Amino acid sequence: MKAFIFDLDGVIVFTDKFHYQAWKKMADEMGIYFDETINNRLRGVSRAESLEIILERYEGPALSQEKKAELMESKNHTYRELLASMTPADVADEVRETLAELHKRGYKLALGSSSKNAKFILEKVDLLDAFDAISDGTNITKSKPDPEVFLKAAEFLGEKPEDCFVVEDAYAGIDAAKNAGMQAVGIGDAAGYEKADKRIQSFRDLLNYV
Ligand code: B16
Ligand code: MG
Repeated sequence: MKAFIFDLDGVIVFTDKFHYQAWKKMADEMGIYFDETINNRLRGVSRAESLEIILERYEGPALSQEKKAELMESKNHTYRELLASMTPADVADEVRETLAELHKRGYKLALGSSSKNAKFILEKVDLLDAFDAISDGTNITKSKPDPEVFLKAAEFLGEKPEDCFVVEDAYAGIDAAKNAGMQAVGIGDAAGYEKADKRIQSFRDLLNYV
C-alpha cells in the first residue's frame, strides 16, 4: 500500500454533534420530528440526501426545490457558526502524531470527505498541511457509497486505487471504498461493519498495518 485516504467527520474530527444541532434547529422550525437515531443515518451522507432523510417525517405540503435549497442553506449557516468555535485542540494528539508518523514512513495522505466544509474545518484545526491532497464535497457529483470521492483522492495523489487504504467511520464510506477497489479500514461506527477489510478501535492502530 502506498497511500491512506481519510474520511473527515467521525475519523479526524467529530463534527456530527454540530450537524445534529444544526439539523435539529431546522427540523424544529419546520415542526419535523428529529432525533439522534435519525442523525446517525446522516453519517457520510451528502447535505441534500441528509435533508431528504429528515423530510421522511415531514407531513406538510410538498416543498419546492427552492425551498429545499433554502433549508440546506439555513442548516449550513447554523453549522458553520458552530464550526467557528473549533480549535486545534479538537484534534486528538493521537491523530496528529499518527498522521505525522505515516508521512515519515513514506505514505501519501489524502482526505476523502463528503463535506463541502472540509477545508474550512481543516483550517480551523490546523491540519490543512497534513494532507498531500484533498477530495471533498466540492469536487464530486455523487456521494458515498459511490466511489467518486475516493477515486478522485487517489487521482489527486497520483496513486492506483488498489494501492490505497481508506479509513472510514460510516457504512456508506466502507461501501464506497470497496466500490473503488480499495482496502477499507473501519473505525468508530464502521468498526462493527463486516465489509471492512480491517477494523480498528483506536486511530494509532493504523500503524500496525504499515
Ligand atoms: P456538508 P464526512 C460528511 O462528512 C458528514 O458525515 C455528513 O453528516 C454530512 O452531511 C456530509 O459530510 C456533508 O457535509 O453539509 O458540510 O457539505 O464524514 O464525509 O467527512
Ligand atoms: Mg464520516
